[in-house]
Amino acid sequence: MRKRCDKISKNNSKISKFAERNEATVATGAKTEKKSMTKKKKIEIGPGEDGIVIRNTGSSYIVRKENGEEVNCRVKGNFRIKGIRTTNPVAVGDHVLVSKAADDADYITSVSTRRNYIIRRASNLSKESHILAANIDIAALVASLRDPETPTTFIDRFLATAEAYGISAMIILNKSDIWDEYDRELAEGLKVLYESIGYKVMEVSAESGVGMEALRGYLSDKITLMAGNSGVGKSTLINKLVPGANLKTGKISDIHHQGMHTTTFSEMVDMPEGGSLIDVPGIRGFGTIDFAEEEVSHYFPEIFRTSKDCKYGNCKHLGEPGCAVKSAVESHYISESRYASYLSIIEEIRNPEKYRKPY
Ligand SMILES: Nc1nc2c(ncn2[C@@H]2O[C@H](COP(=O)(O)OP(=O)(O)OP(=O)(O)O)[C@@H](O)[C@H]2O)c(=O)[nH]1
Ligand SMILES: [Mg+2]
Ligand SMILES: [Zn+2]
Repeated sequence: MRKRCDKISKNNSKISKFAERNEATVATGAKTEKKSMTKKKKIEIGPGEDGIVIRNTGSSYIVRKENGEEVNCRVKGNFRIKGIRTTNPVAVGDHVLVSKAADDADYITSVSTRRNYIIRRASNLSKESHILAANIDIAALVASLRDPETPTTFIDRFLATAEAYGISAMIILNKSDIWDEYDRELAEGLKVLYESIGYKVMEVSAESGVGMEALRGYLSDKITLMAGNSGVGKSTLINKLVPGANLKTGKISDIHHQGMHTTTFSEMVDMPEGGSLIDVPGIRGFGTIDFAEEEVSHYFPEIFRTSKDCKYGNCKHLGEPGCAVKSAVESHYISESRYASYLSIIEEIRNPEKYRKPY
């Protein structure tokens, strides 16, 4: 486990957290529409209809209107989140207002205030961020022990990011059909560890079907983001849970045992029993570039709980005298791998350049 952590901590990483998440505001359609209408050529816009963004195609968005009709829309207006530059002003899961213009094209003219959202850095060197999804109930990390491996630091960074955005997170350990005895033990260890912290962990195989009914039951009626590194089986899982979803799936490279980044755009599909699943492109690495050093422990629930017993109120748990966290790691109440992930985030904050390697 420790070896795995060391390995991933050297990985580059790129996720950004929106520090003022509670102040997230999206410009109202009415306001922005008015602003843009005064500029340049005036486009007549018809009355708006409510809808939900179900696919991001890169240059446009597919919106499902309340009557079930799906329309391809462009964005009209400025819906940027205050204080943050995003590559996509609108995200899958957004509730929007769609209007037809005089040229018969459909436009998103308003985005409702998001209940929540989760953002990552658009690319490693970029200052821009990408909204992965909005208005979700669960941020699920699909992980795999092999072909490809999901390092524990990747898992911990994802969980910490979900904590930062106030979104409940879970882990789906997929590909149990290819586990050997060692993998099985490792999976059991991960389950015990993460459940003791408070995260739901489910072991499944999209291939053999083991655990899939329990997963289906757990996710029904919820809106779930399925994230994870490329090749862990996000799209395959969704295809099994939603017959007819027909999401593209890819092979694992024989040489590197990694996925091929098959999914390129985000997409939401509905489960027959209620609830929706959001498929997103494989994430290469999770950085936490915008975390402030002193808030990192807030996103590791067990470290945060223990930190109340540290001698100094501003303890960063890096070896200060009377540090309850360090003692808990030494006496195995806090896992070494979790603590290693915590340290790797602190180290990244201190030496961002070291981690900002291009893809
Ligand atoms: N053995 C086994 N293979 C699986 C399982 N689930 C998915 N796979 C395989 O893993 C490969 C990658 O699956 P995808 O569903 O494309 O993975 P993804 O996570 O969507 O990958 P990206 O879209 O690249 O991020 C495919 O060859 C799948 O058949 C599983 O439970 N067991
Ligand atoms: Mg995929
Ligand atoms: Zn401490």
